[in-house]
Amino acid sequence: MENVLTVILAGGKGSRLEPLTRDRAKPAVPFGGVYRIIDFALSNCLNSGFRQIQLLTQYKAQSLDRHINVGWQRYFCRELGECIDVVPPQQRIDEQWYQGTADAVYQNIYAIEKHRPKYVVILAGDHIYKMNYARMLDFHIDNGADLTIGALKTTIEEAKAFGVMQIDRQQQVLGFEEKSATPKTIPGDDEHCLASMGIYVFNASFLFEQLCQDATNRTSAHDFGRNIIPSVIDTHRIYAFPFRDENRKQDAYWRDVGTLDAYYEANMDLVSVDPQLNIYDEHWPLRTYQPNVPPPKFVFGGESDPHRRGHAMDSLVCGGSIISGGEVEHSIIGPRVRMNSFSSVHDSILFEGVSVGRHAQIRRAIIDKGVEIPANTQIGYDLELDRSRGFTITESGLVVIAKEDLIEPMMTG
Ligand code: ADQ
Ligand code: ADP
Repeated sequence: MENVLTVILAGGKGSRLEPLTRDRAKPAVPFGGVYRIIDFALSNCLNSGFRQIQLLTQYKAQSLDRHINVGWQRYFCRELGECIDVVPPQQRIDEQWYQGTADAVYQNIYAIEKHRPKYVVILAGDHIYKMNYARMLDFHIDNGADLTIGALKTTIEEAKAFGVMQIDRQQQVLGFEEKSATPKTIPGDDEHCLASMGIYVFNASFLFEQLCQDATNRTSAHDFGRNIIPSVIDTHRIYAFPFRDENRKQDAYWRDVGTLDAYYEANMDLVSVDPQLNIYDEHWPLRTYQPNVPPPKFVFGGESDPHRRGHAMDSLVCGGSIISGGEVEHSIIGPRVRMNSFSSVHDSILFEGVSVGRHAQIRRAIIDKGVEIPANTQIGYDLELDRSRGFTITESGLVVIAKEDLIEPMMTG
C-alpha cells in the first residue's frame, strides 16, 4: 500500500449538528461514549492497511487536532513511511479558504504530490461505518478505472441529499447527478437509488489533471460531486464500487450522521440488544484516544430504597464514571460522568464529565461535555420549559444542552 495516499476531508461545518459543533469540527464530535466520529474512517484505514493519511481540516479543528495527536499518531511509524498529518487550510494557492471539496484537495496538491502516490483515496471524515477500502482499491485496479466511487442503495428520500448514479452491468458509471430533487431510481426497482458515499479512489495522475483543469474554471464550485464527476463520465472510466460492510449483515451499515436526530439514532443503535454496528468485533478493532481513568463504579446508596441503587441497563458506561445511586437506562454515559442518588437518565447521551445532581431526571437528551445538571432538575419532560431555558430542541423532540448552557437550579417543594 506504499503507493496509496489517503486524504480525509475533515473540514465540513456540520451546522446541522449545532450546538455540538459550536466549538468543534463535526469529525471531532464524540460518538458511542469513547469514540469521536473520525475514529470510524481512521479505524477503517488502519484495518485496510492504508497508512499514509492526510486529514484536511478547516473549521474549529483544535479539538480534532488534539485527538489525532494524542490518540492516533502512535499507530503510525514514520520510519516505515507511515504518517497521519493534520493539514490546516493552506491559503497558499488562493487567498480564499477552501470552497468545495475539490478545492480543499487542490490547495494541498503539492503536499499530496510529494508522496508520489499512484492512487489517491479520498474519504469523508464524518461517516459511521466499517469498510475495507483495500477491496475497493482492488476493484478499481481490476477494472482499469480512472476513478471509482463508493456506492450504496438508498431510498429516494435519502438520495435527495446525495449524489446519485446510473451504472451499466459492469458497474461503469453512465450518469451522475448531485443532490437532485428528483433522483433517478435503479432500473427495475423504482423505490431505491444508487447513491454516492462521497468516497473515491482516483488514479493520482488523473486526479491532478482534473484538479488543475477545474481550478481554472471560473464557473465551477470546485466540488467533486457537483463539478468534477459529472464532467468526466463521458470521457473516462468511472466505476461504482458496491459497499459491503465488514459485519457481513444483510443490511450494510453506513450512516451520514448529518442531523442531531440521525446522530442520536446512530448512537442509540449501539445500546440496542442486537446492534447493527458491532463495536465488539475483534476482527475489526475500532481505535480511539481514551483517557487513563479507573473502571466505572456503581455504588449502592447504603439504604434499602431502590432509587439509591446505582445501576445501568441497556447502556454503555465509560471509564472514570461513578454511578453513585441513580438509574441509567438505554443511554450512553461518557467518561468521568458523576450521577447521584435518586437521579435518573433514560434514552440519553451524556458526554464526558457531566454531573447529575440528586433527584435530577433526564429523558431523551444529549448533554455536552462538563455540563452540571443541578439537583431536582428535569430535562426532557417539559419541552416548552426546556426551550425557554435556551436549550436546542430537535424535530423529534430531543433536548440538546450545549457546553456553555447554564441551568438554573429548580426550586423544590
Ligand atoms: P456532502 O456530504 O453534502 O456530499 P460536502 O458537504 O461537500 O458533501 O462534504 C463532503 C465531505 O468533505 C464531508 O466529510 C465534509 O466534512 C468535508 N468537507 C467539505 N468541505 C470541506 C473543505 N473545504 N475542507 C475539508 N473538508 C471538507 C458528498 C458528495 C455526494 C455524496 C455524499 C455522501 O458530494 O455526492 O452522496 O457526500 O455523504
Ligand atoms: P471537545 O469538547 O471536542 O473535547 P476540547 O475540550 O478538547 O473539545 O476543547 C476544544 C479545543 O478548544 C481545545 O483545544 C481547547 O484548548 C480549546 N478550548 C476549550 N475551551 C476554551 C476556552 N474557553 N478558551 C479557549 N480555548 C478553549
